[in-house]
Amino acid sequence: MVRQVEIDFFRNEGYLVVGSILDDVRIGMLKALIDEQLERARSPETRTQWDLMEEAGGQAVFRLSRVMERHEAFQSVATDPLVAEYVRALVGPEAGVCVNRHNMMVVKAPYVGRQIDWHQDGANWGTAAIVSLMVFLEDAAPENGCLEIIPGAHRRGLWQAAASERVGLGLSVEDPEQAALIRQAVPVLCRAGDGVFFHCCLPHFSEANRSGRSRRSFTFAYIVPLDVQPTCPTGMAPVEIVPLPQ
Ligand SMILES: O=C(O)CCC(=O)C(=O)O
Repeated sequence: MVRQVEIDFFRNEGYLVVGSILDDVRIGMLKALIDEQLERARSPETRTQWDLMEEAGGQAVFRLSRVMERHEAFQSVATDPLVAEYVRALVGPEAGVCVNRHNMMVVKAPYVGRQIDWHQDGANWGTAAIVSLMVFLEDAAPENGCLEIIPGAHRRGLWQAAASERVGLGLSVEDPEQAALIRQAVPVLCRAGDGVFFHCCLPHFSEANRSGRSRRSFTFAYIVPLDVQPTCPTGMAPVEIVPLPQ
């Protein structure tokens, strides 16, 4: 049962850590399946448009997209009963999974996993109605590029976004107001199996992985169908929603 104090925290701060969504057995099974996917992505013969490699070249995978379609075990994380309970409480009782927003695994390979610049997902998607969930397969801390956020900053809505090399549209460190906000950032420390819900107006960032440990995490997105905007930014497909199981 989601507690009112958690709902209030999410509304005020724009994020919420939920402990132990995955247990060790499930994490082990998911890691084995992810390793198969990474193996496929590393080979140019089997790589698809949904496998993105690190800029540095070599064999390191940055991101696997469309993960729900790759294996039912990945889909079952997005639609897990505990996750669904939190999604209904935080996003709305009718909320479903947006299968063409996020629906990915960020790999952050040891020493080469890249930085993800400051941004608000809503600026890229042209909406303020989506809530995302990251679920970690490894402990996440600043040295392996954990999520960093600015608590409460989602309440200011969407900012004028600047072009960013690593996300499309991002926050501008040149803008004094945005730079002052970024100085209030905090790292969100998570254990393997934990999840973090965050609002799409919440500015977030993650450092490059400077450690010898990878930081793999699923990211899924949720929205109430009635909140879908009638138009999308140019080049972006309309939101596709899969209902959550009752
Ligand atoms: O995986 C990360 O470190 C951040 C991902 C991110 O920026 C996002 O999900 O929008």
